[in-house]
Amino acid sequence: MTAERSPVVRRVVAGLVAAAVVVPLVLLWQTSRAPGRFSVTETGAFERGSGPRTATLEGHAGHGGGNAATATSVDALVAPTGPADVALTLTARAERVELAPGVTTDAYTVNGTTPGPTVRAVQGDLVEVTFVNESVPGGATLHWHGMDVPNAADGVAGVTQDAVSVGGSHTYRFVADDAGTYWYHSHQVSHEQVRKGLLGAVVVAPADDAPTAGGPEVARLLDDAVDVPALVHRYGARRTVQGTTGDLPVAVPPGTAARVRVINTDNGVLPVWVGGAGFRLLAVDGTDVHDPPEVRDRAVVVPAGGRADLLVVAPADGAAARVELGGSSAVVVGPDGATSSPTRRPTATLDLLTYGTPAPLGLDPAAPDRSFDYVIGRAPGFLDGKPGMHWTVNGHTYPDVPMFEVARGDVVRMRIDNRSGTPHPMHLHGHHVVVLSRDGVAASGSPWWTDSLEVADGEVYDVAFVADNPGIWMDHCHNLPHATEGLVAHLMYTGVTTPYLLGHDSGNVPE
Ligand SMILES: [Cu+2]
Repeated sequence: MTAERSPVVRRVVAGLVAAAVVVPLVLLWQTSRAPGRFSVTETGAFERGSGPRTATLEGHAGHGGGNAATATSVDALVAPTGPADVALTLTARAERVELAPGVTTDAYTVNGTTPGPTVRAVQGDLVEVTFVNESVPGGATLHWHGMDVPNAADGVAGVTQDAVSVGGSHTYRFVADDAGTYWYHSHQVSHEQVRKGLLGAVVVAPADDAPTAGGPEVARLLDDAVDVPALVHRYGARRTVQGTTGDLPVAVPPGTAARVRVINTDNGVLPVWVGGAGFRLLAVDGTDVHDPPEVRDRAVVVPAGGRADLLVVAPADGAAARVELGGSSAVVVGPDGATSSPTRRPTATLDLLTYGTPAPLGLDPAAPDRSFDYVIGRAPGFLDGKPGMHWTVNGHTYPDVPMFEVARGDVVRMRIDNRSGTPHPMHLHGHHVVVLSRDGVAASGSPWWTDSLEVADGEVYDVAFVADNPGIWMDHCHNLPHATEGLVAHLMYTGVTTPYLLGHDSGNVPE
């Protein structure tokens, strides 16, 4: 009897074991699928951090950002009314462009070129940009990377606006509060639209009376300096500077300086170094470095999305200095016709943790109102129904990634801890963070304010910022395919809501 039943029992047991494996997997698969339409404030895993301010939120409903009576829509977080100082229209198109004689590619252009026109303003200007999508399929937006614009102008499809469909338009208004180097790019299907060139530079000149953080010698050099935007972008395997392959000559007399505004629009780091002269790193991500010393034979590693302004003086002997951009392009600074040859990348790297001299931060990181962890990992599981190894933020996969909740005025500390096996350039919208330490070593140079911070695998950065720009802000990896794979979180101010939706059926795909 027993001998006859045992195969049945074995089959039943095998079936139960299989079910015990399969049923949870099916459930995991099912629950991982993102809804067709959802609000970013409904799916996020709310975190209030630790610190004195978290107590004031007890009893607050969390999801949805507060009750309707006190809620503020992202649409209400706008620039002041009044006439614009700088007004322009930027029109996006899908078209074929010529990268070099006989070399063409499918691209997205802005006003007929890629990169699009450089948007120029003076600190304090009210800027108004009318964005028109003439022919970019699937919709497009403009995000003002590194500019702490009002939330309504942040350009994130599904969070601060709907993607602008073909034939539509959208107006962005913001005050250019901070002088510096920035860029604009689409934040709809950004991993594709940025790669195909829907982008351009932004240069905000200092107000006439603004002091320079560089000291008197730098101020003197800047008086006659030539201003050179150097937006670096790869179209396929071809690296370009301001849309041109090869070297970009900048004609200046010997002894005259150029301010080269390097903008890295690609997904990986861009090493920059100078051959034939020393240089000063004047600014990082739009913020002046305090007392930048002249250095030689050091590479500056610019993270994806980051900017580095280099002050380079043309050599007195009439030769040219070369600002090498990754090794395949250069900005050549010297008299007309001066020759130069490519130089090798120096082995040493300029460390921003120690470069320049300290200055007041304007916040007290020792007494934060709130502290958060941003732990980047990688784990097996399902992401929107797809099995694989997926990025995690504090153990969650997209769209259940953290929604870091703050209140206006909070001094916020965040510990970015990368345990994922891969470097990530982390980009917080709407704010600049100051680096406090790396791997427990305190910053000792100029305040290192950044919006695009390269965090290598195994590194831990402590950063701080003041929550002074209400809204709902992406805080994500700017290696854009990683963002597509879910390496995204958000910073949200208590009481802010959004009427916009994400998801397959919403038409909004910010990454
Ligand atoms: Cu990444």
